[in-house]
Amino acid sequence: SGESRPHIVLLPSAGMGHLVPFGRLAVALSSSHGCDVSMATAVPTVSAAESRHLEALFVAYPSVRRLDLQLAPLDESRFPGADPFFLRFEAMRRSLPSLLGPLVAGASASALVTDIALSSVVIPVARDLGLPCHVLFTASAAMLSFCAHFPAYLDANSAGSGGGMGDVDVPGVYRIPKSSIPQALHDPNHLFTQQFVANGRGLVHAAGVLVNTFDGLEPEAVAALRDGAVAAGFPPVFAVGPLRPVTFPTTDEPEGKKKDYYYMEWLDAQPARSVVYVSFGSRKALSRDQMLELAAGLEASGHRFLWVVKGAVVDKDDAEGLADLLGGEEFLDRVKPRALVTKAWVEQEAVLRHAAVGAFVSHCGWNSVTEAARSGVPVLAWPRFGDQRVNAGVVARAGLGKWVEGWSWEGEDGVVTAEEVAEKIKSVMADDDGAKKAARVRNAAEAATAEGGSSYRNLAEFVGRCRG
Ligand code: BUP
Repeated sequence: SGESRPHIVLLPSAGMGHLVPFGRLAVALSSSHGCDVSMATAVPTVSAAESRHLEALFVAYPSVRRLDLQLAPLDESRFPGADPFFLRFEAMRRSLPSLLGPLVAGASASALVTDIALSSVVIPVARDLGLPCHVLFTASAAMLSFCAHFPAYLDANSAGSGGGMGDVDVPGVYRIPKSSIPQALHDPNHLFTQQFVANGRGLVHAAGVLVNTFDGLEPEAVAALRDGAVAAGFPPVFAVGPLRPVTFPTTDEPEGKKKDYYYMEWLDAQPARSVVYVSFGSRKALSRDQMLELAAGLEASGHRFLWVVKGAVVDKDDAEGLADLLGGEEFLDRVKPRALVTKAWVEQEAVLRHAAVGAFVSHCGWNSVTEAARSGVPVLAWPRFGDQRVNAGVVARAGLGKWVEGWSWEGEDGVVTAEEVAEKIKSVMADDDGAKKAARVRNAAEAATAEGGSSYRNLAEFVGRCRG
C-alpha cells in the first residue's frame, strides 16, 4: 500500500570508502525518510577501521538492524597478489547467490540496495526473489558514467583496432584520459576488471541507481545518465548526496590519551583557516620516499598542519610507529609547535568543518571529496590510484580545488619533491578566489540536501518507489 513502511535491506561491500556511504544512507532512510532499514555485513571485516565503524554505527543507531553474512571461504591462492578488498568483493559475490534468499525472507525485506561491487550478482537474484533492487554507487557520477559505458568501449575497441586502452569518451559527459582510468582496468584479466565490467553491464537491469553526488557538483554526468546519453535504457538515477555524515564518538585514540577529540582541541587553539589538513584515505600508504618528501614539504610550507599518516594497505598490518615512518623523531620534534601528526583515525568530517582548517591535501577518495564539498574547504588534489584521478577531475571542474596533474602515483613519474609540495600548499592557502569558489560549492551542497532540495527530493522519490 502507499502508506506502508518499506523495509530496505542494504548490502555494502568492503572498505571504508563503501561502508561510510552505506552507513550514511541507512541513517538517512531510517531517521528522515520513514523506512525500516537492515544492513548485512560479513565479519570479520578486512580492516580494523571497518569493524570499529560498524560497531559504533549499530550502537548509535539501534534502529538500523544488523544482519550477518556467513561467507564461504575463498581460495585466495587462485588470485596471487590480489588486493584484500577485491578478494572480499569476490568472496561476497560468490556467496551471495545462496545467502540472499534466506536473508531477505528472514528479514521480510521489501527492497534491496546493493553496493556497485556486488551488483551484477545481486540484481539477478533479487529479480528471482521478486524484490526491487537498486544500486548505491559509492563513487562520483563521472565514475558511474564511465562504469556504465566501459563495457561498450571494450566491445568496440577489441572488435576494431585490436586492443590497448586509450582515452575513453563517455557519451554526453566528457573524455576520460587514459591516465585517469583506474590502473587495474588497463589489464582485462585483472580480478577487479572482471568484476567492474560485469557490474557495468548489469547496471541497466537495476531498478535504479543512487549516487552520492548532487546536481550542482556534476551537472554533465548526472544529466547524461538521466537522459540516456551514456547508455540507452539506463535506469533512473537518484543523485542523493552529499549524504549527511553520521556522528558518533571515536574509539581510536593513541595510547595514553583520554577518549576525547584531542585533535579537535588542538584545532580549537589554531587561528581561522590556518591549518592544512592532509590525508590520503584509509588505504595504501605512500612510498617511504614520498612520505619523507611530503613531510619536508609540509615543514617548508611554513603552515600549520594536521596530517593523518597511514602505513599499510590494511590497517591491521600497520604496526610501524610514526617516527619510523617519518625517518626519526627529529621531524616530529621540529614541527611540534605547529603540527599534529597522527596514525590514529580522526573524524574527518568534523575536522573539515572546523573553522581552523584552510585547505585539504587529499587523495580524492570520493567520500573525502563529498566531505570537502559539504564543508567548503578547498582541495589540493593528489590522486593516486583507482577512481581518484577521475574524482580529482571533478574537483577541478567544480571549482572545489586544484589538481596538479603532473603529481602522480609514485613509481610512474617518480616522487613529488618537497619544494613542489611546499610551493603548492602556499599557493592554495593564499588563494582567496579558490576559497570563495569552494564556499559556493558548500552552499550548493547545503541547498541540495536541505528539505526540499534536489538530493532530498531524489531520496524521497527513491523511498516512494520502495513502497511499491
Ligand atoms: Br584515513 C580516515 N578518518 O582518519 P574515501 C578516513 N576517514 O573519518 P578511501 C576518517 O573514511 P576507498 C580518517 O572521512 C571518508 O569518509 C573519510 O573514504 C573517512 O577514501 C572515509 O575518501 C574514506 O572514499 O576509500 O579510504 O581511500 O579507496 O575505498 O574509496
